[in-house]
Amino acid sequence: MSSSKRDYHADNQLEAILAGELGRQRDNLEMIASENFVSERVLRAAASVFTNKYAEGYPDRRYYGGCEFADRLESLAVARARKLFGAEHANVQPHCGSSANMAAFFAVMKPGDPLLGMDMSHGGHLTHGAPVSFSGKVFKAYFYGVRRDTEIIDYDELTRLAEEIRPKVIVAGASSYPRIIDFERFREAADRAGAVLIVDMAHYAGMVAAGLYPSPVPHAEIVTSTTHKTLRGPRGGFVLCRRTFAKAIDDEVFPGLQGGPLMHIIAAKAAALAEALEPDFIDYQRQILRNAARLATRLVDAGYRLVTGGTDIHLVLIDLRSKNITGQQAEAALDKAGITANKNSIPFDRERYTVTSGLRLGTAALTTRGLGECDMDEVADFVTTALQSIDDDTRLRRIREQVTAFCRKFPLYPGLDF
Ligand code: DSN
Repeated sequence: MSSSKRDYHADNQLEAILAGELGRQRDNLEMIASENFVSERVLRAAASVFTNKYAEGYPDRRYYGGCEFADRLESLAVARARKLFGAEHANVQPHCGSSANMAAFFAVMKPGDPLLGMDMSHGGHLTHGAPVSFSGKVFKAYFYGVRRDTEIIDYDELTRLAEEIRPKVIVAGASSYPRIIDFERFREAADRAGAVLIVDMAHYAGMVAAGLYPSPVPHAEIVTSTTHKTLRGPRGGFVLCRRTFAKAIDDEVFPGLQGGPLMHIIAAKAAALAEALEPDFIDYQRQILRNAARLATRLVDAGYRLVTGGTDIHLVLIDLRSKNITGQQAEAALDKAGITANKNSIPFDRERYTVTSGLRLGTAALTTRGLGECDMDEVADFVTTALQSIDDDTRLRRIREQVTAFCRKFPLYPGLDF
């Protein structure tokens, strides 16, 4: 142990990278809508000795000895997930959202079965049937999307497609759709098609937990999610389902798709779920929404068109076409200005996925840092000034200095070295 400790301290290369990332997170405005900052308690759990433990199987049914604490840990995380979302069953082992979706799909479909998901270019997720993903390769994927005039999901078309295709699964959920999804309409479409409804609530999980976004749990047989977006946990996934699907889901997660669960991440999930059960988590989620609404207003006032005209949730999607810049250029300029965000396709985009005409901005991470609505005005000004300066590196550098000074008013992990 002492020699490995000495080696660790001598690992200057690694230390520099870890310290660099902490510095980046501290000194930049984190606006990727799918990211957040976990609490120090969650961070500690993720870095705990559970990283050493193999625990293939489920509590009281493991393939390894020494699992008494692993069993207690996983049972605790499961109980918290069930309580938070009012679910009959929870599986907290998926390593990520993709694994959670894979488990859900394989639990109810065979290769070649028809799947109806949201078009990725309209806001849907890669794993909801995109041809480059397992979901589009293994299953026969069909897509619904948004209306051209309103950019709201075309529920009539969804129902028509469901009746025509009769998919085995309809999947609801999106990664860049700024409005509330009507899960009742999805249930209706699924019932007409005799399909299983799977809702991927990854982006909304925190707001669902706080009662500020309609819960998909009463409507869907299976609900999948990540833990690290608005829910503010470690990077990971989980599945909720009705009791009748519990065995199929558990069998697909392990041994179907995964081996040993990441017990340190399950510890961090348990910590985050406990935080989400606290009353102040509702205040946090409310503030995310207020901040997003304020950001939207400020951007619109500055002359930017937002997809659907605004937002009901934690993110906005800017249509950059009238500004004659691409999402790729916008992302690069913001990076130079110390603002971290991502290019994103907008509905009916003519640009490639690697270029895009949109920019997605989220408020979950900035809200964790303590920013309120007035601060969002300043953030919006940083963003719009940077977008007006994409070819002016000197100006972008100056914005970056201002952003760094601004960020230091909102300390992040003050006691941490890296
Ligand atoms: N990649 C995530 C996002 O950014 O929305 C979804 O998995």
